[in-house]
Amino acid sequence: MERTLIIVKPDAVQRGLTGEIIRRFEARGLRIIGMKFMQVSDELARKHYAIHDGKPFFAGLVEYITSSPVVVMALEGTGAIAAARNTIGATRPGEATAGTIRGDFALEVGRNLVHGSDSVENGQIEVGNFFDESELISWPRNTDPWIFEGR
Ligand code: DAT
Ligand code: MG
Repeated sequence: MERTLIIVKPDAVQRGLTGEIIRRFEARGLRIIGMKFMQVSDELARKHYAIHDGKPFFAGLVEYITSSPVVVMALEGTGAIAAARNTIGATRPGEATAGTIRGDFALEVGRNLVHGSDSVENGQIEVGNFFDESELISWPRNTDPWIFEGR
């Protein structure tokens, strides 16, 4: 089962979109295995966005993600990485399709509301960066057989 790290970013929390964003991932069928409200430290932000270190927008990106609290979620599901990214929409909200989170609620790349892991490997790494193993709960959801065929 794939895992993805979702971050409801500071702009989304400040704008009162936390519930709407969680609702969309829940409705998609992804199973929540971890969730918490937190302030991202400078150190964790730099680790999370290490791949973008050196790019012109890196400093602004770290400042943004650490500026105000976020909600982080670890989600599990078949094809969770692609499913979550499709629910989120294109990185640049101007290019995001209507019906996606960014396409419905955002306008600018530097205020694009939500993060989702971009590969199976990064999903595992990012969930590990934000959650202790003891904070993750593997639980049988009563609706699983109606969402995951053969389970
Ligand atoms: P995504 O968040 O869709 O995975 P990404 O990993 O390429 O996108 O970049 C991480 C974040 O960095 C993105 O959500 C917003 C910011 N960002 C990316 N490219 C940018 C750019 N050209 N100018 C400003 N911010 C950018
Ligand atoms: Mg990314």
